[in-house]
Amino acid sequence: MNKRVSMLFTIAAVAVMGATLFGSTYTQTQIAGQSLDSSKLDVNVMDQIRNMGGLQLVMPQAFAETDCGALEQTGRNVVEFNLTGVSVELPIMGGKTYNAMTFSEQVPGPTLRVTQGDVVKMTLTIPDDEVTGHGNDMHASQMSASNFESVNPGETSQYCYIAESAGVFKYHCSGVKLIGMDQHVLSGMYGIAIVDPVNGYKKLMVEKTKVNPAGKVSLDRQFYDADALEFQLQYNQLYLTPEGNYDAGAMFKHHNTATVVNGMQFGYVPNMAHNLLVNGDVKKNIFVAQPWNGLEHKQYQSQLLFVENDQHVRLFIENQGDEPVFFHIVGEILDRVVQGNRVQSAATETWLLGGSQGMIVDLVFDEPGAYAAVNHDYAAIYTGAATVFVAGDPFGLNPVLVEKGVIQAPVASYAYALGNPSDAVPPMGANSIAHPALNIHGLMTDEVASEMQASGDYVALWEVIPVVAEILTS
Ligand SMILES: [Cu+2]
Repeated sequence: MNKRVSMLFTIAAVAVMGATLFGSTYTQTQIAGQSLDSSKLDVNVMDQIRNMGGLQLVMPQAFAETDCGALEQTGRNVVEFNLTGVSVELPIMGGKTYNAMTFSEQVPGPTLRVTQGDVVKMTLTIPDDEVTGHGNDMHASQMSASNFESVNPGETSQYCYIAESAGVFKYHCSGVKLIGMDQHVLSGMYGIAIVDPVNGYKKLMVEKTKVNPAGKVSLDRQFYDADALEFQLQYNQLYLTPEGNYDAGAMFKHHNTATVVNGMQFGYVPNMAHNLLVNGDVKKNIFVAQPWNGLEHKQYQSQLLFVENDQHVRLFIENQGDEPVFFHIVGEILDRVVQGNRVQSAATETWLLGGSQGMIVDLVFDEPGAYAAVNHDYAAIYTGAATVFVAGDPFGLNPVLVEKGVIQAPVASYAYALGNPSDAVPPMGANSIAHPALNIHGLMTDEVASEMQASGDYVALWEVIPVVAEILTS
């Protein structure tokens, strides 16, 4: 095994506007997931807003302080968050591309991670050659996007706020003075801010049972340290014409063309390396749908999410879309659900997230196995919302990997041999357990992927897989 491979393996306010514009029926249909009859919609209202030059702020004094100079002098930690608004072409399942709008050439945009009480200094830059202006609305702030307005091509603008509330919060483009906001967001201009509690996360209690020699069953509570292995999952839909353009008509009818998790349909399912390890053949698929299975997909090639058994896992989840997310993990129970830094539920099977709603799920995978995290809406599952976690060593690969020299000794999860996908892993926080290795993965341009590769912090799996295949078949 050559040195390089060895090294790689050992490192191994907007919703209100919608309701106002379209009446309460709009909100109702969001929850029910039903179609809106767009023929009954007064489309003139959109024209009128456009003719007015967008929705202008008429009472600026009503909004919170956003003066960066003043907030930077408060003695608080200041975190800079720099975004670029760029339109790019990105791939979709089936070999086509679509006209995406992005923050910093990736979908979702970069994740901001701060601690409760920090000052966030958000700067949005729009390049000269960008086709449209863009805005930014961070739900972790308590100011209106209309206060920030929008940024024209060739311009930069910023605002500051104190991240006062802990949790997971959406951020998104607010269009050009709210015009085209639906198009910009549903074409890719969204992301999350994670605001860690100032006192850190709480340890996790998992309630089990035990039986004593007399046959009496009693509770056996198990506690896990606050430190956890973390992932981020953002749910959304694509509404596209056959040419890959945004289809507003389809959006108003809630007729989405794809369900995406972190921007991709079926982005976290097995690939050819997993086929080889489990089935002995790169072409023998081990999962029903493997649309991103070839090396030619590079950063888009699907990957799995690897965790250890009996390990505290923390998931940051956000519903970025127009449809409800019924979050469920096949074969697991969600040990704890936290929203707004308050426990909402424990030992629950499924938790519902409406549009622009986030949560933190804490859980422990008890048994070795492959577990699919889904939006338990059958239409969503079959159009892309199936994400596979693999816990422990369910395929009994440790002896093979050790024998072939891929790893030195048996490992607690395949992440020690194969790493985890970069786009599913948020930046480190105070209670984060570091992943053994991170691979370049996600809906990002080749330029972003190249920069990540040049940084030396990530593994380019498409370069490693052929070497692994050679080792395993030798
Ligand atoms: Cu935009």
